[in-house]
Amino acid sequence: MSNLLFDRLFKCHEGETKSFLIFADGSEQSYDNFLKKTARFANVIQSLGLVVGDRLAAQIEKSPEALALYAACVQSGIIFLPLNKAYTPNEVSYFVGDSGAKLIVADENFNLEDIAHEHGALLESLNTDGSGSFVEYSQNASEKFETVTRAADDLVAFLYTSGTTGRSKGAMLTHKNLLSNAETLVNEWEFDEHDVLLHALPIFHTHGLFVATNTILLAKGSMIFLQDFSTDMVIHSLPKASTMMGVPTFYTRLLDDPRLTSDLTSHMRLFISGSAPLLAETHIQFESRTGHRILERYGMTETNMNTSNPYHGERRAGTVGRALPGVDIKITNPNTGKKLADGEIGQIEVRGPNVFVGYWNMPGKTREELRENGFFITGDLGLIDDLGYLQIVGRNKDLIISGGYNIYPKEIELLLDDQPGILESAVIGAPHPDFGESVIGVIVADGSQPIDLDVIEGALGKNLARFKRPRKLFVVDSLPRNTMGKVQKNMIRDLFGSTFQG
Ligand code: MCA
Ligand code: AMP
Repeated sequence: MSNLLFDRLFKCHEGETKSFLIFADGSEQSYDNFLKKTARFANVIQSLGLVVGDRLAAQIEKSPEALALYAACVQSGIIFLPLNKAYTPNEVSYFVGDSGAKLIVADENFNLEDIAHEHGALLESLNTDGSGSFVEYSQNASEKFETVTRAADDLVAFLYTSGTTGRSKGAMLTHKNLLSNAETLVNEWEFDEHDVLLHALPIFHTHGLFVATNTILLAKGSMIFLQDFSTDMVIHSLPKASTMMGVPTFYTRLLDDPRLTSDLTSHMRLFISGSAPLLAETHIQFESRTGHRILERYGMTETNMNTSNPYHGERRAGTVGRALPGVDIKITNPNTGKKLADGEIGQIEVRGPNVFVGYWNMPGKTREELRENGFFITGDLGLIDDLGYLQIVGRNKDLIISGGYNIYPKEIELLLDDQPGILESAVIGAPHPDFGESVIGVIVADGSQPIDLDVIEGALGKNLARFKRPRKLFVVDSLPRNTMGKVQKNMIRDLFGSTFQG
């Protein structure tokens, strides 16, 4: 009986007394203890009536229990659906309804009782302090669990990614997707059992869960497991770590602190950046302060990691490196789909064992973005340079990336357009020194009543996670359009992007 991902990432650690997790207060959790907790959680999941292929939605704080819940889903053949803790109940309702999740495991503070009731899902609690009904059941559960058989093409997780239509899509990921990527990253970035990864990312996205955690599990290393990114905590922990993965905001915040020096980072062998563009300027400044050249890589929820700058060899600032082994990258003409020559700008397409198998319940969307020949149309625009490195030069999709979180303007525009007194709206990303981009909205009144910004803010607050909400709303007479009637977001960005300082 085998379970591809569980056997390779988790089972191999049974009886291992080495530390898997190291916490801010210096306490540690061994691999063996982690696996015992995982088995107890898997027993609870099974006793609640979930069967292979059912979905479990989790909206919980970052904790060892949250990781064990992921591992328990893998062990019991349940599809894991992690959700950003910033999502409002209204957002969670969509994910639970769309996925048909049978069980929600959530922090009590998130008040999901009505959502669970509405969708006929079970709700159990798992709180930051380790309390909650789910944990209570697990205390009496066995530390042994018969691992459920799962093969390469079986589904293991759904990660929701917003869409340009405003409707989030559940990217279906398989055991092969996750394992092949972890294997590639361990090899390419030379992770081994001596590595201690400084983990300050959230664990409800690909970056913190699959790229960081799976890589360490496979390499049999350890993680300094911080609750979230705090400059103080990261600076305090760096001397005990060997590697760190982060979004560009981590690096700009560290650069703002005079304690970041080559001495502080002398124990480190590798800094990795991804999820959003790392400015060449940040790359250069980081090297001159620490002597380390940040390794930038490129990935997506649907594809895991696609390209990486080399561990050995030139790490080119402003590029995301070459295709990872086993991954094909091509640049195509967005209109014809024909391959373009190196140096020409076009849409980036990706194929490989890392690429997901489709969007849950959305065969039409899947066909639009995932070609029959296996290439996935990323929506990013780029070119291959003279050394074969990929440069991302823009996006063919209307997307804002703020502090590494993706925000789709359409979702916000649809809500704004529904508010009293608003005729239409446009949402754009304005340059932001900390988050890279920040959300601002431009609205046009329909003249029926005065626009009440407080009412609008209230409605947005009910329906949108804080990080998606516009930092500023501007009221204008009309939106700039081209002769085809299409809203010119570039013009709005020029007009309002630079005036916004928040
Ligand atoms: C928090 N806030 C944000 C963001 N984060 N606003 C815009 N963008 C953000 N990313 C808001 C909060 O709502 C709050 O608003 C205020 O900022 C301060 O909140 P706080 O929690 O203190 O913020 P922080 O701790 O400073 O967090 C910033 C952060 C964090 C460290 C950059 O957002 C982060 O860890 N981002 C990483 C995201 C990530 O892992 N992405 C990977 C996606 P207010 O004060 O008004 O209430 S996976 C992916 O993209 C692909 C696969 C890939 O390639 O990796
Ligand atoms: P997500 O949907 O959260 O998985 O985000 C994927 C998107 O993040 C990609 O399509 C890119 O637009 C962006 N992205 C990820 N890594 C990088 C990077 N290193 N440089 C620029 N953009 C990136």
